[in-house]
Amino acid sequence: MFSDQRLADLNQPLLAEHQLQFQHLADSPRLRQVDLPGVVQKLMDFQVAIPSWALGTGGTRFGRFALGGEPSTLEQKISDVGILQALNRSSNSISLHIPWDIPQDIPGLQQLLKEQGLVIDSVNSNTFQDQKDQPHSYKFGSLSHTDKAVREQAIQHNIDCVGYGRQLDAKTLTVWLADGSNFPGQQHLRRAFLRTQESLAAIYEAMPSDWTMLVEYKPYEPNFYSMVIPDWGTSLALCQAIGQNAQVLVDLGHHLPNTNIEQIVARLRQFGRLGGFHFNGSMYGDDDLTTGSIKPFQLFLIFNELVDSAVDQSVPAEAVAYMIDASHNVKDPLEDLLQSVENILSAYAKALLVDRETLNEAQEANDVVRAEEILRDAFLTDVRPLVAEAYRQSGGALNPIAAYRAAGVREQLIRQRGKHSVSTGL
Ligand code: PSV
Ligand code: MN
Ligand code: MN
Repeated sequence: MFSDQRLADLNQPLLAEHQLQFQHLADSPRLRQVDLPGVVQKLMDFQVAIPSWALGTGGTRFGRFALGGEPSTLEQKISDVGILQALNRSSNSISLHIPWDIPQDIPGLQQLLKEQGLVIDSVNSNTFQDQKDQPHSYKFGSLSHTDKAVREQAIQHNIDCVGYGRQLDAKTLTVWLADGSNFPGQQHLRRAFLRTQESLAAIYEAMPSDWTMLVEYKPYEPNFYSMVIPDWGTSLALCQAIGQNAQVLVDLGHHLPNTNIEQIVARLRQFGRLGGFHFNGSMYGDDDLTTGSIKPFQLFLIFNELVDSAVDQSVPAEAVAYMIDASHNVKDPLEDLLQSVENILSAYAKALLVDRETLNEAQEANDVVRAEEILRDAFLTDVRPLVAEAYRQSGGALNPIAAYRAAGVREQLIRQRGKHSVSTGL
């Protein structure tokens, strides 16, 4: 859909203005000390995985407004992520959710992934819904269930997910549990935790040694009195009990309002247990809005911790998996994902501009205002020319959303797949 020539044609009318803006930034006396080509290279290297379940319009429990042209097969989902990747060159992987995305034609999928320049990022298990023909129900939990037979079924499902992932060279299993209780007294809190730990350990044992298990936490929903893994402390305790390749996953929407997420990130980095992110935007709870749409300063502060810990020799150097976990009703999901990736790259770019040496000095001297101003200087810099330059140098579109619209992508997808095609997911 987007050949190199097509992208060059789409970029051409924007190029002069872009170059002016980039030069303006490069000439800024404040940024003279910054290695801007190095920043652009870091942005080019940064990749955010796209969840297969965010490619269709998400519903709420009140309804769903289909957009048309939504992908209904794994092949179509891969092809949609290929469109994003062609435009921004920053979305080179896709996360699968089983059983929504059970791979069938493995050689065909491998070929398609290769053609689109994509890899499979992680495999996500689903024990929050009952599947057709499944012998036991997850109504009262899965890995934490009181009944061993239910736990075994959920353990086996996770092991099966690893099997599907191995066929397509994935190396990460993400476990999010809906387990918990809705009323005081319903569940024995300590026993539920111990059963979960035992179940996760059994899955971990069955995983190849080069795989990582990401353990996601969430304070509420679908259970509203208690969740078995409500917070990062519980996730961390489970990971520490299970093994070094078990890591905590931070979904930005899985915190109570006003939680200091950047501090959680700093702690997990320090302990060598930050495994990955689910990026999204949030006003109230697990809103799954566009990343950076509501709290861009918080997103910047999170990246500030990531950049700071990456240059600190005392922090364990471990890989962090970046993924978007968003979906909603009113936007074209592909445009939404382009916006999310751009906001993530912008937050990262701003964090890379922080004058870290002066910040450290100000912190050591307890110069509160100076320290805060250094962060504000970086945050308030318009880094869009840097992000656009990263897109351009890596062969993408200077303005991915404009290119997407100019090419009439959604219209083409509707023509190919129909007005009422429905994607699997929530
Ligand atoms: C749960 O709210 C969650 O964030 C988990 O990551 C799930 O896998 C995903 O959403 C499903 O939509
Ligand atoms: Mn999530
Ligand atoms: Mn969520």
